[in-house]
Amino acid sequence: MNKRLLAVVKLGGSLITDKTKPFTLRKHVIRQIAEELATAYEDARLLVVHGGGSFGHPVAAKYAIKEGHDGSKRKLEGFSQTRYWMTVLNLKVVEELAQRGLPAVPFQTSAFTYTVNKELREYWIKPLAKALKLGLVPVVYGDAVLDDKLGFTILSGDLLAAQLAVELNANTLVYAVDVEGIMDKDPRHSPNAKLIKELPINEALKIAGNASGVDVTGGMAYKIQCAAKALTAKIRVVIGSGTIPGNILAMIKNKPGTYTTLKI
Ligand code: IP8
Repeated sequence: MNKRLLAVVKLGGSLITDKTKPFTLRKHVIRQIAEELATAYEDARLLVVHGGGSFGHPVAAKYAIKEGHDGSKRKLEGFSQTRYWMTVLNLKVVEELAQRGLPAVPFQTSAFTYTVNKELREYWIKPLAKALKLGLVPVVYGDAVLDDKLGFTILSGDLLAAQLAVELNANTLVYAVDVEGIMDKDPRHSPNAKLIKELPINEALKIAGNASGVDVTGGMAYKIQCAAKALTAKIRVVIGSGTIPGNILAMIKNKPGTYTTLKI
């Protein structure tokens, strides 16, 4: 398959699931996204990463999986359940993509990654790189993973997307979220908040560190920190709406749309 461009597309958990209802997919949203990814696939290679939303997060929080193992059987059950629900979500996402004709394949994150004290230090990239070369669309996700120091922890899809983008020499990293992008004020408190179209990463990091300043909903601050890693590797990074029809395609193809472009 001879497509030059590689886009890593992270679908936020709040975008693809209903955070108010446990284990509930936002089917109409994922269907719309799948249509756009199918169009993008005509001339780009795609790696899809998704978050945990109402499948992964409530279970991971209930058992405090991120903090690691405490030796108890209960914790092991929590790890098992988080892994189970993330697999369920991953299969649902893959199913929707496949139904729109994308050759989507699930890649179980905890089977090819290994963290040390929550930092993603090791991963086996070869199968992913090969799958992309063949024209497959790997679908990976934030997950409960095994950790050298903590026993296990949670690896966020935001970090995974940025690191894989760097490792695979992606051209573009898209964070598709359920807000318009990075706003000049917190939209939860300021109805006149406006989308910032272009933002130097240093300013974005300052904003992210100052929760009272701008939008930090949906883990925006963490996304910005992850984005910085990709930007340093000269990858184009955008954060924008995954719900406005056509916007994910616009973000992938660098066309005008509702999103923030982060700059060095
Ligand atoms: O939603 C975390 O991934 P994220 C996934 O991308 C789990 O932060 C298992 C909570």
